[in-house]
Amino acid sequence: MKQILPNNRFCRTSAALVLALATLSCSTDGGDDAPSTGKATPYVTRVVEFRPAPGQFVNQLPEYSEGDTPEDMNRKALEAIGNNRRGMVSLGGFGGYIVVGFDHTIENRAGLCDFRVLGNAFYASGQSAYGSSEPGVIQVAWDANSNGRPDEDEWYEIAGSSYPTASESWLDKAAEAGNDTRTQLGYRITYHRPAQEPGAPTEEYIRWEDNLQQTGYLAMNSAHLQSYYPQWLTDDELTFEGTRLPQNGIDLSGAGTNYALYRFAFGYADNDTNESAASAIDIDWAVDASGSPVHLPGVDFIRIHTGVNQVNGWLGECSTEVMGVTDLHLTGEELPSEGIGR
Ligand SMILES: [Ca+2]
Ligand SMILES: [Ca+2]
Ligand SMILES: [Ca+2]
Repeated sequence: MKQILPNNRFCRTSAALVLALATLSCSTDGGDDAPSTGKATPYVTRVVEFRPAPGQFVNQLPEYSEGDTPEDMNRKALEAIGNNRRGMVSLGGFGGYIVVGFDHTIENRAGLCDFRVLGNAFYASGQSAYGSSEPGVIQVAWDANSNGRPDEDEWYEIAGSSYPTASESWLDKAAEAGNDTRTQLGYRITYHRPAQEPGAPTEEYIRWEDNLQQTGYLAMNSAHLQSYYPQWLTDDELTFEGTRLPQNGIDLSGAGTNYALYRFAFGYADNDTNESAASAIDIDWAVDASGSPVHLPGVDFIRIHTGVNQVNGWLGECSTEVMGVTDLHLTGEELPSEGIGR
C-alpha cells in the first residue's frame, strides 16, 4: 500500500517496486504506450480516459472515424500527445476532460514545481495579460492503493490562482463586460445531443443546462461544420462536474471582432505559454475536497478539464487544448514555486 505522507519523505526504491508491480496488471484503457526499456520517460505514456465535452474541435482533435470506440479514441489521444509528440487534443467546452498516466511517479520535490501541462496558449501581439488563455483545471492522483488506476478517492485538485474564489487582476474589467466572474466549486453541466446536425452556423446548436438553473447553447461557427458532439459516445446527454472558473473572454472591440482571453495568474493548463514559469505546477498546491492542502509524495495520474463555460463570438467556446505533460525533474528544469504568478 502506498501512503500519503505527512511531509515529503519519499522512498523512491519502494515506490519504484510498487510501480513495477502495478504495470504488470492488465490495462483496459486502450491508450497504453509502455516503454520497452526500464528507463522512465518525462512524458505521457498512457491515456486512461479521453472524454471531451461538445466543442468545435471535437471529432477532429483527435479525428473520429466511424466505428471508433472510447478505447480507440484513448489510443488516438495518446498517439497525439504521448511521448512528447506534441500533437493536440481538444477537451471541448466546460468539463470535458482527459486523464493521463506515466511510466513512473512524478516526484514532488519540496519548494519546486514538478510538472507542466503543455497547451497552445499564447499572448496577443505585444501583450502579456491576454491572448489565447483557455484554462484547464488540473487534478492529480497518487496511486495510493497501487492498483495501477486512479480511483475516485485518490484525486486532489491543484489550487490555481482562482481557487477557491476568483482572484485575478482583470476581474473588474470582465465583470464590466457582463461576464460571470465567480469561481464555482462543484459546478455541473449537462449537454444534449442535437436532434439533427445543422451543417451550417447557428447560435443555438447544442443545448446545456447547469446546476445554477441556467441554460444556454454552444454555437456552431462557420469554420467548423462537423458534429461537435463526441460521436463515439452513445449517451444522448453528457454531464460533467468540477470547478468552474471566471469567464475570461472580453470583446475589446465592443463589436464582436476582437476577443481577448485573459490569463490567469498560475496553476492551470493551456493558460500561459509552455515556456513560462507560470505554466509549471507544484504538486504541493494540491488540496482535498474541503480545500485543505495535502502533501503527496508524487503523482501517477493527471486529469485536466476545461475550466471556463463561455462562448466568445466567432472564436467559439472556450476549450482547453492539451499537447502533453512534462516531468520537470526528468527534463532537468529546476523551477522554485515560491512567487510564481504572484
Ligand atoms: Ca513540488
Ligand atoms: Ca489507484
Ligand atoms: Ca487553447
